[in-house]
Amino acid sequence: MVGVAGLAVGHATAALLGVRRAPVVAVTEWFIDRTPGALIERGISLLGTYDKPVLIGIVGVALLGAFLAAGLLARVSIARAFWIFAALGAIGMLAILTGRGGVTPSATMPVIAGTFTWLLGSQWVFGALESASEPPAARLGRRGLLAIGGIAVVAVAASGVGALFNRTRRQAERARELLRLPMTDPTPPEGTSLKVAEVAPWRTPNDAFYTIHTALAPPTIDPRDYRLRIHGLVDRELTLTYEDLTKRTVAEGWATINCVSNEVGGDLIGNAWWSGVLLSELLKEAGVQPGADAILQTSQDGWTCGTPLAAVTDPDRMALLAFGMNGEPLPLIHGFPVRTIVPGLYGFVSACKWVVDIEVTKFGEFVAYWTDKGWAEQAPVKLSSRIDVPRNEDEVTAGALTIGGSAWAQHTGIERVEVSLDGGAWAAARLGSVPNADTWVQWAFDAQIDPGEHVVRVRAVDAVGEIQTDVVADVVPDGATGLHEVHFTAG
Ligand SMILES: Nc1nc2c(c(=O)[nH]1)N[C@H]1C(S)=C(S)[C@@H](COP(=O)(O)O)O[C@H]1N2
Ligand SMILES: [Mo]
Repeated sequence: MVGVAGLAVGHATAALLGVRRAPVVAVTEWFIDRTPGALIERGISLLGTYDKPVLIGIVGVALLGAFLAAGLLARVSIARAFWIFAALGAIGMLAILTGRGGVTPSATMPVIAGTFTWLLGSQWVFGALESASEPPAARLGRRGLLAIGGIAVVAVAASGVGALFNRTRRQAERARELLRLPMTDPTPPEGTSLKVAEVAPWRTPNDAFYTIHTALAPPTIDPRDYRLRIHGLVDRELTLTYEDLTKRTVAEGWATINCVSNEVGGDLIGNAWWSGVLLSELLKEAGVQPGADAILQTSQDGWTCGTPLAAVTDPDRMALLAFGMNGEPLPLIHGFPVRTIVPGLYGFVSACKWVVDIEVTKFGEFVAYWTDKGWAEQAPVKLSSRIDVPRNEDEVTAGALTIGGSAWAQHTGIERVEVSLDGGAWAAARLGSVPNADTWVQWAFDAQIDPGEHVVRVRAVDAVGEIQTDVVADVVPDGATGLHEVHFTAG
């Protein structure tokens, strides 16, 4: 009881003060940041998007275990139970002080308030228990019941306050809804969709777009408070507000982004219409100094990535500080209010969400978040293709069957997609049209299928003639390779 009350007070304090790293969030993120990359990788591939709830669940169970232990220990010695709460408080404080993001007095308040509740509460309850008279059956006594009741009220009230005052999130949501941004919302160009049922739509709707981030609680930034600082090896440091950004010349375009953790055939990829400001223009204004070869991007939640300067200043590449996604202000989980999009690079080296700081620097002078965990320093997207229909183990009707999916080689472009049925020769598939080389392309292949078991494989050829390799490579350190293969039965 005391444990839960302390937790609730801690989290209510976080909500009241608008601190993103509430105690449990801070501790769990602290563990994520110290877990070896390969283990995280296995976690993501095993649990998919359930990784975060499962993690929080583990921390929750551990906490409940500790509370229970404190309760049992208190029968032997109240002092020892006290120590458990003090130790939990210390862990929380350590996570805040040495974890992600800056340490401000308000960042430490939730842990302090929670720990205080634990210590005070346990003294109150355990003290009451101790002073209650025998026999054991009646040990709780009136004071004990009162104390427990009091703690319960505190817990309920605290969580109520927490829910009511989760004001930063609500504020950000409301501010987002009120925004009217200078952007367009075109329908996908004619011919991009081959209209094969069950193939992922060429334009990925925002609510179906894959989501990857290390933040347990995504940042909730009010656009009025947003600042982007551009500094480092520049002639003039820039600090831009959200208004500064959205008032500039808007650049827009279609681009596909994907995650380095996407397995062959996986779905950590999406295509959208992005609206924002060209990064190259801002960098020109800041005046990049000679010797720089990278930008180090930092998000509001302390995540970092390093991006080649050559890619973000490339006049032929739409490297954007994006504020719009498919004609809407960026959704909160996709980086509201501002994120980066660089066609042709995996997300972990380019697509910084909630970006607040861009330092013009050199690759030799920093190690970004995932590079520190064993991923590559630089990671251009690899040529790849995927079969969406049929799915593995599908049963289809023998006869005419249209096989279909997508292929991508952002910023290079796809020249050809080929299909091999039951180990036969590679045959060209039909291709959808694309507005530029930065998006994925749909493909379809009309086949005649005999009854029985079948296997279909796909490979793509990019615009410079490279054929997608069948050599299998793991997602670590710089993206998976191999050919997607689907087994199905016709009857
Ligand atoms: N702040 C922040 N930005 C981030 C990440 C992150 O963990 N934190 N993950 C990156 C990775 S690995 C990918 S693949 C893309 C995913 O963007 P999405 O969630 O909008 O699809 O965001 C990138 N930007
Ligand atoms: Mo990623």
